[in-house]
Amino acid sequence: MDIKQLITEIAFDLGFDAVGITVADDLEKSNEHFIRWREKGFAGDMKYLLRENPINAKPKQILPEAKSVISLLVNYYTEPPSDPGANYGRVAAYAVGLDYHKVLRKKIRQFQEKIEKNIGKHFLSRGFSDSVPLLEKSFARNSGLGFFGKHTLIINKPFGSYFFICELISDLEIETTHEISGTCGQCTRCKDICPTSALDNEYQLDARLCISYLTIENKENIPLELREKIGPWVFGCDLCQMICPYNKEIKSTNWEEFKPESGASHWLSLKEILSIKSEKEFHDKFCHTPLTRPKRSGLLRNAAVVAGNRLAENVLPELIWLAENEPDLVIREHVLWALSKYPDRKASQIVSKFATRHCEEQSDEAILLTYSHF
Ligand code: B12
Ligand code: SF4
Ligand code: SF4
Repeated sequence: MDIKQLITEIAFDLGFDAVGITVADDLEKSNEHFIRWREKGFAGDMKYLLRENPINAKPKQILPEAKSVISLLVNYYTEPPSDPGANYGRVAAYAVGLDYHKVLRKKIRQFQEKIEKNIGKHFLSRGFSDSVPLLEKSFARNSGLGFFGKHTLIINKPFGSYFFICELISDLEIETTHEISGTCGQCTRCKDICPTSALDNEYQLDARLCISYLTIENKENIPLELREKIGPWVFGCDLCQMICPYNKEIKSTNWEEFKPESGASHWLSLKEILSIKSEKEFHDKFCHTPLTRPKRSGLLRNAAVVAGNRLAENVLPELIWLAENEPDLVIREHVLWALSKYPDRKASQIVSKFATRHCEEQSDEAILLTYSHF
């Protein structure tokens, strides 16, 4: 059996949903796109994308002996249950199960070990998913796993776009896979539905406007003008994928690890989140899931915004407690904002009581203005 066929069989045996191979050469054109993208400021505050000499398009900087990149597709899709109501916040589908970084790191190691065992020799390799600054989508496209959609994600038939990309960079010389052709045609549904207009016509996303960035990567206050647009999304956002015709009639994942029963699930109780009092309590609750990324501060901030957007009835005691007692300025600011949305008299009394103290500790002009009338 040739090595490409062997690798494909091992990948499917381990549960990967598709596999493709490309050469480990620098991606000059993609690198130009990437540099232009970040020069526009679209990378926001994501430090790992702002390094001076980016390695994103250069696999040999990760493994100097690299000859090939094996890209692997992992379907994570599960159908979300219907909206349980205003007291809940929505989690993006990729995050409803266990932490994919950990699950996939282990799987890729098994993949590498199995290849070594079968070919009977050691080879040099590095494997990961979403944990190094590499243009994973461009390598996946070149490996034949799919094509770029206007929402900037890779689309595959029959998996749509709800999948993780992993790769094994190695010094193995392997026959490459053909690229898949595919296009969005005249469709612009993802761009039209995006509540914050984060997508442009050039296959680019301004991360600073994307709800996924605002709720996960951003560690600061969410800009006031974007808060209402976040709607029910407490962690991530799937709107541009939900509307995409390529995501109709796709299969749910076979990976137990990514099913909602294994992790936080599609809907979080806002009351439960807003009751978390310490970093330890937060860690104990979410440590096996991707929800730890924004830390307690970020997740409570998001839950407050969603509570304000949905006027969640059962969280007023938690919001009031946080307004009075929470030392984290980011959480307290979003809690006051949420309370200011409630028509309830008690809520606006609390805002006016704490707005002055809060403004004394704040330097953000827009925020000072918001509370000046309380
Ligand atoms: C930073 C990042 C984000 C940022 C910025 C996203 C972005 N689109 O740039 C934020 C936090 C917003 C984000 C959100 C999400 N992310 Co993210 N993210 C990343 C990360 C770490 C880097 C991406 C990156 O380098 N962006 C910089 C831009 C410039 O690079 P690019 O998008 O590849 O841009 C290329 C194209 O624009 C292309 N190009 C340029 N011009 C043109 C013109 C044409 C015609 C064409 C065809 C192409 C093209 O060239 C560029 C260079 O390669 C990757 C993991 C990784 N290491 O790659 C995951 C990754 C992209 N994310 C992923 C996921 C799942 C998500 C979310 C769905 C999570 C969620 N539900 O909340 C959302 C989706 C939002 C969206 N619509 O993209 C998956 C995507 C899998 C897939 N099917 O494509 C990845 C690959 C992680 C993984 N290993 O599985 N993410
Ligand atoms: S994930 Fe949400 S906010 Fe980000 S581009 Fe897609 S629709 Fe817009
Ligand atoms: S919604 Fe339409 S434009 Fe957007 S990625 Fe899907 S097919 Fe392309």
